[in-house]
Amino acid sequence: MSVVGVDFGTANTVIAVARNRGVDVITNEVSNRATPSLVGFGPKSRYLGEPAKTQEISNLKNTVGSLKRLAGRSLSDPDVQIEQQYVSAPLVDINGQVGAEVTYMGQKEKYTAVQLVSMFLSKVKATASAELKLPVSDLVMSVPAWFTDIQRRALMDAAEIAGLKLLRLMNDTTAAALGYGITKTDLPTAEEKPRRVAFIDIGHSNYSCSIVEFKKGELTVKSTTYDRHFGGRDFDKALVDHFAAEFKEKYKIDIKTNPKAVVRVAAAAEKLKKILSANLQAPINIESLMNDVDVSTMMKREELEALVEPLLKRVHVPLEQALLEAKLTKDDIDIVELVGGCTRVPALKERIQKFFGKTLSFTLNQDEAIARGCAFSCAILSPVFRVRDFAIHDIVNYPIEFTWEKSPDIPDEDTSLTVFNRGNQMPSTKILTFYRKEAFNLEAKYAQPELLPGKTNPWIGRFSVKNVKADSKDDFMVCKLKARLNLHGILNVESGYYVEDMEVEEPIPEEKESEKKEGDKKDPDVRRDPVVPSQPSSEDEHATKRPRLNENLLTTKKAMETDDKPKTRKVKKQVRKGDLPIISGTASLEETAKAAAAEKEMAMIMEDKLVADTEEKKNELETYIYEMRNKIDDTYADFASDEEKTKLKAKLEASEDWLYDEGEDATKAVYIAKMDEIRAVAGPIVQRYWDKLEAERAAQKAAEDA
Ligand code: ATP
Ligand code: K
Ligand code: MG
Repeated sequence: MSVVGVDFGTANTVIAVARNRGVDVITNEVSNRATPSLVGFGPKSRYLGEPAKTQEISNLKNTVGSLKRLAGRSLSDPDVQIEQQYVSAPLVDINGQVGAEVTYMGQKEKYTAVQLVSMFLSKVKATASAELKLPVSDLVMSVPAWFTDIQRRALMDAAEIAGLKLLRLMNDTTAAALGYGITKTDLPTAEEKPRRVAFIDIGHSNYSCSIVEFKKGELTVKSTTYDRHFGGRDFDKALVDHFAAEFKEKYKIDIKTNPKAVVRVAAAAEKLKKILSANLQAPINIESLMNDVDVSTMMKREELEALVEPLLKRVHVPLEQALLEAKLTKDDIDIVELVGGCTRVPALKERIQKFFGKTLSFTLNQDEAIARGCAFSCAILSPVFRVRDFAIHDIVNYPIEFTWEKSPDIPDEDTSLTVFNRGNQMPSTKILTFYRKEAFNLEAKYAQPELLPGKTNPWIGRFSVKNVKADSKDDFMVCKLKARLNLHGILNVESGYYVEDMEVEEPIPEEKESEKKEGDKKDPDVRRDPVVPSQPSSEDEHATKRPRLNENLLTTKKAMETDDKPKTRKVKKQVRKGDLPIISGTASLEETAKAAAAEKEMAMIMEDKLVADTEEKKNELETYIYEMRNKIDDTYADFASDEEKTKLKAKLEASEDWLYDEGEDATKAVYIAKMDEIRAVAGPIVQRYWDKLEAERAAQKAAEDA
């Protein structure tokens, strides 16, 4: 079984794997340690990752990027309109989800963002599998902390469609924090002051900051803040706009009317930007940019900084907010760790350093830290690996509330309750209590839609609780629902049950304090009271369980030691009586839709494979023709008659002509047949050659043995 961590970036995807000795970042088919997060569509096959990048400029309309920022969004979302500026294929609406329209195998096709992500993840799977020489299934993948329930569900669906099992969706900066903490041997003990590290990730499109406290064996995220539209691509765009104006003036060309020219300038601008991180000035030259015009100009670092000044002015905002939410000051932060490609920009480093007033730390590999953290997380979660355990306490970023219809029997009942608050621990489970006499529904939604990205619908899910009824005395059923914000940051109502107050005999605890903690304020009366409804409520799952268990253990032990009969009392306790089925409706794809998409993906993988195999057979044929042509007058010269040579040469020439003409684009079977035709002529000649070698070898052996 494989252990894989994936940093699925807007621009680049990095794959790390855990192997016997540790975690390694792996290379792709062209030996790069990062793969462009792009998918493209061609007349015969898809281009996934590297080939999509290679083909991008000649295949703009059929190339899709920004994949992760599209998944789980709708076309009308203003955020998606921003993405269209960076995606060259036209974005379209597909039943409320955003997708892209492309030409694939000569047909116009529309694919949802979820399908596009699953295509890219198929490639990630193939890359990891080729490197590990193992089938790959389990993985942990990173997402920006600001991703909502629907975005996270979209990525989960995409992974499943690609045949992958996502063990955890992990927030980018939390993954970096895990990679940092798990390798440190000098973290403070439980009694000591925690080490506080600010992790800052600025990538291609977004910027996040998490303040994390470390102690031996655990990390606790205190706050995570972000700027969802702040990254390397904003630098590139500022440069493109600047050069568009300059070229218009200087060369009288308007690149904005020519998408290819824009993409070429953007690529050159990104290169220029990187050079300016290490140099004070750099040139930019593009041949025949449009209308046969070559362009050439220079830029100074300070000019670039002036262009992005509006962005630089915002650098401190997430940092300030992170401190505020963590209730810490700059002086409380021990270390500032930077990750993400864009943190190489000197102006950003300067501003961050100035903000914290301390030297920045770059102990993590900026491009690989998140993928490595994900691989560590996968190793922890995977049964096949033994890793030093490291607890990860992440936090809730958006408050979540439940709403429901008033019970007809409880006129003054509240109809909503905020169950998870920003800053609460994640993952976590809350037990919701309802008093009902009939089946009921509840809905989960984000309580503060204004915090969400773009125009995200705050709705999370609808949950129908079945088999609820009043008992024979027309009392309320006390319904308990388990609401869990899970490892992925996704909310579900996982199960339901009902309880009854029962009189049980329990040992009297020694300490009265713990009794109070339990909040068992009910009169331990023997009478059976009707169930009196109070407002629906929520409580942490463990708070109700843990103290009671410990306390009982303690009492029993004491009783045994003193050899006394344990003192007991009669108390009323809520006892679980049965399950309540729950029917959930969420933004996740239906099983049938997922299965259909998986089948489609598999068919496309087979199609791609056929194209790759065909190409391989064609190359083999070409190589064989050259090889035979070289050898017939050399190695094989003594093994063929003149007539045979003439015949073979004619065959080779005809085959070559065919290959560069109608054979340019034939099927796999035809290439194999052509190869066989040549072999039929060349075979006897080659055989004679081998027979002679064999005879010589045998003779030599006989001589040696004699
Ligand atoms: P995101 O995290 O926003 O989804 P990502 O993970 O794909 O995106 P990274 O790989 O962290 O992003 O960073 C890519 C960005 O960093 C690109 O915009 C790239 O141009 C920029 N970058 C990389 N190296 C440098 C450099 N030396 N100087 C300036 N920018 C750089
Ligand atoms: K990345
Ligand atoms: Mg990133």
